[in-house]
Amino acid sequence: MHRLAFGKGFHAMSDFASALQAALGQHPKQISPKYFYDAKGSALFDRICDLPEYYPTRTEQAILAAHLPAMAECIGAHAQLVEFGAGSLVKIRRLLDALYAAGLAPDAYVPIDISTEHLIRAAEDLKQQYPALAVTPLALDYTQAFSLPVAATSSPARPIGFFPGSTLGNFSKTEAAQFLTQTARSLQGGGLLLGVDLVKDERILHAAYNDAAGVTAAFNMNLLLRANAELGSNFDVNYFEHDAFYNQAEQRIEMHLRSTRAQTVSLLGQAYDFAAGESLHTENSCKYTLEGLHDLALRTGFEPVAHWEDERSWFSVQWWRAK
Ligand code: AVJ
Repeated sequence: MHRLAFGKGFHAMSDFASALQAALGQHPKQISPKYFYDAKGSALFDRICDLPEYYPTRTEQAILAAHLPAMAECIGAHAQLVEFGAGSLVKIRRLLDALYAAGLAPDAYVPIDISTEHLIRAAEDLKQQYPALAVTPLALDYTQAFSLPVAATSSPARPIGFFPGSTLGNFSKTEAAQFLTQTARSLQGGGLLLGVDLVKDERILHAAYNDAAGVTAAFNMNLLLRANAELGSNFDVNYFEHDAFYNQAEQRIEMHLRSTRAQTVSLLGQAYDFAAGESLHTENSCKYTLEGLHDLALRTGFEPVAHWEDERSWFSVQWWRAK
């Protein structure tokens, strides 16, 4: 169990240091996308969400806007909402408003995010706006095992997971099943509202991760700048390029930082070689089919009850009951 205290610095930084050391010493080189989200990375991600090519955020918002009353009915009264990777706490406001409008006031809201300062600031704003709601932010890595605070697990409230934004896609398909199995156990008696990006025409997917303004490239490259600033490494961003492509066999977008020449990077007293064309794999963004999601629910201890899509079936919001 990791019940991390609030406060940045040593833990987050040494975690990043050891993850990057391990990533660079590995073949192929690969690091978790969770290290994108320092303050700059979080701000860049917010900009990605507004890009014309990046359809997931606005498509999910449209689905939520069209079907929130139905989703509120699924969730019911006395929810103890737990949001995984809560970010800027924008989406939860719509859900909260829908629950209050339907007379289904939730009891508590537990936003979980790894980006501590961003989370604390956003939670303070939310408390002001919803004074009747018990808001308990948890600054932790939800990809690791953790326990919910006591207030969020006591009866008769219903534990409801909220996992929008296709963040599930950052897990490999195997990790996603493991995470969901564990989540189903902690949500027993309640359920999970899950937003997932769907398999679609490769050109649309490619454009969403290769925007003309270069914001996604900057988001990817920020990982190296963060390492230089926090860990004193000497990545030369002039000799790395953003590479994002659809891996059809795995049904996922892969993001890489590709070295454009043979070079050696130093990090905490160690030298790491990159061959020309070698990459650091920074993110997987897995896409799902509706059939795949149905099977995934059943395999991980959920009962898939309802799902909603946009007209083009680019994105899906799923309601799964935890058995
Ligand atoms: C936040 C993981 C859903 O995979 O689309 C956006 C992150 N990476 N552009 C995604 C991301 C590049 C995003 N998720």
